[in-house]
Amino acid sequence: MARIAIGAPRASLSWYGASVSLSFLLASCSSANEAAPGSGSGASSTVIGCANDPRADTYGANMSKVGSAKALTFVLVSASPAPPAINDNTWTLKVLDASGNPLPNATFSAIKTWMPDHGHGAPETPMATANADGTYTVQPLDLFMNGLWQITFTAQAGAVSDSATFSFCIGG
Ligand SMILES: [Cu+2]
Repeated sequence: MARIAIGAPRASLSWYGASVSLSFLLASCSSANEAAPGSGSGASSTVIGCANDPRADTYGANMSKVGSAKALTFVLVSASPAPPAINDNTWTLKVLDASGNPLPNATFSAIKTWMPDHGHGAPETPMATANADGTYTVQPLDLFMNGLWQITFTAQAGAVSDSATFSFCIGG
């Protein structure tokens, strides 16, 4: 046992050199394999999804969208689940005025769910409920199938009205 332990450092040094040259060999080997046709590794790439769809937003907490009228900004404070996923989702939203101040008394004339490639939305109309901290809880967001979903908020605050759309790829 003791003899093995004493000899180990020198052995591992020489093995280090050996493994470096071995990894070079493996690297050139795997490159050759990737270039070879019919390896089968690319079979799943034929599935059409929205993972790389340029219309889709990348979810992040506090992501924001300036409304089309540039009057209100819609902040997706958080999503549950995060990132948005298939079936039931609940979002926490904040609405800001043009100066960036939160608007706790906004009203939502429409919250629309839509799959642009399928021509339909979710069966239930989402509702926004005001919270004490000035945010709004938005539910139900029943994103019930895979694909690109657009969620459009139209809100009023005083004389100002604006709308913005969040787009997410559900299911890849
Ligand atoms: Cu659909």
